Amino acid sequence: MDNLEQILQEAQAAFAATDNAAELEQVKARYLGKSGALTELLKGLGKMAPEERREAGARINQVKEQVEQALQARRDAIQQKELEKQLAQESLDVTLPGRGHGQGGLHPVTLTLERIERLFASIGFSVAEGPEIEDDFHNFTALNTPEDHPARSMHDTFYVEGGDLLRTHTSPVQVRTMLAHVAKHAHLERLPELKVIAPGRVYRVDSDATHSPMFHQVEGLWVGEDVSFADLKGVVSDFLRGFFETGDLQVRFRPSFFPFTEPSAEIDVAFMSGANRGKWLEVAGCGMVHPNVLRHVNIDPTRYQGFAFGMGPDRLTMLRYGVNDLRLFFEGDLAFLKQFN
Ligand code: 2U9
Repeated sequence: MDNLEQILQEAQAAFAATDNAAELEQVKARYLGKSGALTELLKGLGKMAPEERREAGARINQVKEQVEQALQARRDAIQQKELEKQLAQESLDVTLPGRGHGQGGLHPVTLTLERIERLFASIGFSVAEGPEIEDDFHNFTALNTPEDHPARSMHDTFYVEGGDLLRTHTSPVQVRTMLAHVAKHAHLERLPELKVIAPGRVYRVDSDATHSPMFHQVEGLWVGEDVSFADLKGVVSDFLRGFFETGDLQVRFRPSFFPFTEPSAEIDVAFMSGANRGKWLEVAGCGMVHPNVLRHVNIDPTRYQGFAFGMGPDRLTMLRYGVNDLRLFFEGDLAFLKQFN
């Protein structure tokens, strides 16, 4: 059976010469396929005498098994080699630095609002919020604004269908807060003190380098039995020194007029160093809450008084960081915004 030995050696050599799975399957067909060398030999068994056939059959099957073993060994080797090649190509360098996630940051006006809230929280003020779409009563009437006041015109205020409007200040928040405060404590002989600030977005028909149709306000209110203008001066002056982080800040109160306060004042500051050294800059308005406003929220003005103030955190942010155009805050330009974080 030299022939069988030769077939085995040839098959082993042919398998060893292949280096991919598809080629190996084609080579296999030459020996084990339908008309492969070993298959042909097995077909020839039928023509042999029974004794010869048993011996020949056994030997052919033995060689066939050896060929199959050689085939399987080559299959495994090729598969292993392909796996190694794939692993080498897909290699991952775990020592490379990560790509990281972009780090977000807070808007400069948000930083200012948080700063204001923190400073007022430290002297007992809580934060009040309310709707940005308001009605005429909470935005104007309760705040003692006359029917013919220019602020009530379409020229200055954004009205929505049905007569409601985008609030022009955060004052309606204090109106709502006082109404709720009075209702909550109606059973008490004495109304507890109320100390709140109302930060938020407000809207006016106005647009240039120092005015935006949407801007921010923070208003404050302290109502109690003996709250005075002296308290107002102390609270606001201390706040401004804390906000600008300098004891070296001049604060002055200049007489003014607002429908919702009487007397009223405008508040100016002067820095004693830096580019604006000694120059008075207007930063807020304030006054004692007008008796008519207290009456509108069912508080007796002969027994209780309060002070209120209002300021623009957008403008405070411009002053603190030296920004010269208000519109930069609302354009969403990352190159500008990234400077604050
Ligand atoms: C109630 C009663 C009184 C809030 C006040 C001002 C004066 C003021 C301006 C500052 C800069 C608006 O954003 S700004 O242009 N505000 O001058 N605001 S007194 O007075 C109130 C508020 C609520 C119930």
